[in-house]
Amino acid sequence: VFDEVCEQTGITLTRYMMEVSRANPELRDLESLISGIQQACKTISSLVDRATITGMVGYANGGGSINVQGEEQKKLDVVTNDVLKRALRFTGKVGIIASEEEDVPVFNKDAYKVPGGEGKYQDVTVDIGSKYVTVFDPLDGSSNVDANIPTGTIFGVYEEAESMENCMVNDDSVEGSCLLNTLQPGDALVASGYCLYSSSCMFVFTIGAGVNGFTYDRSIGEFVLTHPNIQLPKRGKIYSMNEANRWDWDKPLQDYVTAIQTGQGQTKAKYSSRYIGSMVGDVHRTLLYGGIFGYPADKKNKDGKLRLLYEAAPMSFLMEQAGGLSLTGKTRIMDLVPQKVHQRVPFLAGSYDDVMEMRSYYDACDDPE
Ligand code: P6P
Repeated sequence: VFDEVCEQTGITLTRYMMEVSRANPELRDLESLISGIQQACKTISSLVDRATITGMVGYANGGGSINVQGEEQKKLDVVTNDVLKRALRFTGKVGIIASEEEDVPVFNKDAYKVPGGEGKYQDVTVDIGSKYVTVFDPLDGSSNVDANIPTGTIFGVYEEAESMENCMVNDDSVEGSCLLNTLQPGDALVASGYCLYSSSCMFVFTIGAGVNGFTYDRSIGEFVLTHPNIQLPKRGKIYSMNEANRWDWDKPLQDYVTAIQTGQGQTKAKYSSRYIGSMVGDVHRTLLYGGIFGYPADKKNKDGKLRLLYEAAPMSFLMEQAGGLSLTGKTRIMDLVPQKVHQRVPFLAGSYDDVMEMRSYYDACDDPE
């Protein structure tokens, strides 16, 4: 009987990461980091679920606070950012945190001592080597919460690229060589994923050995493995973009979308359009059903809207690990080295053959991307 009861809970995310670190002792720090992130996502899921009951909708400070993006911060943006920073800080394994809601990368002072360093955290210990850099968008699409549309937390994990010893540490911000710790290409990611707050709460992530999906079972308070080894279909029949921007897209992209709308594409199928305006939900549906999702460049936004470091690169890692592809139009997103923490990038990703077909329209023309 005991075994039957055990098997009902299935493989939880906690058990999965314990088994990973038992087989790969060098990933023990990553295990505690993922544990911190999953704990934060459980808290955020509850905050999102109850937002309209607790009044946690609407703008922070009655509409007064503007984030580095120039966007009005929602109350949930601020609270979820704090929940994640606190969870990561307590792991003691994260040195630097970059967030959509933080102007500059935040130096996790609980994790480092900079002997004779600048700034007011001179008494913080630097424990080189077992530290991670975590980048995240704490609640992407937060404005959708008021209308009960799915939202999500997106995260990416890098190992430190630069020693923290020559860091200039002033207040919470990170300057000088430490900034290099955050400005790493997607290819340097050691883990990435998202937590989708929707009809169910799902934690989908990769540590570089495929993509696994865990559904939150509130009856036991655990994420349970429900989607092992997610593989993107090589072809889908869905395209997912904001067509209001269509006339400002690059001409090759306009031609590609017209082709798949009219059954003139490689498969001669007429594709359906699905777009919820919330990246995590649109990416999740694309991962499971196939097709192509994008926020492409347009005449008004030559770099599109999505952020390279903590939206496009983590999602691209998932797409490639699931057998898909993720491009700016022609360029592989995982190759791009960020120049700025909040830089935007055009993003077109999904089923391998669909994205390659899209790319063929760029290759066929000499228009710049
Ligand atoms: P638009 C949400 O604000 C977001 O950052 C992504 O989640 C989403 O994919 C995109 O913007 C939607 O943007 O311009 O189509 O409303």
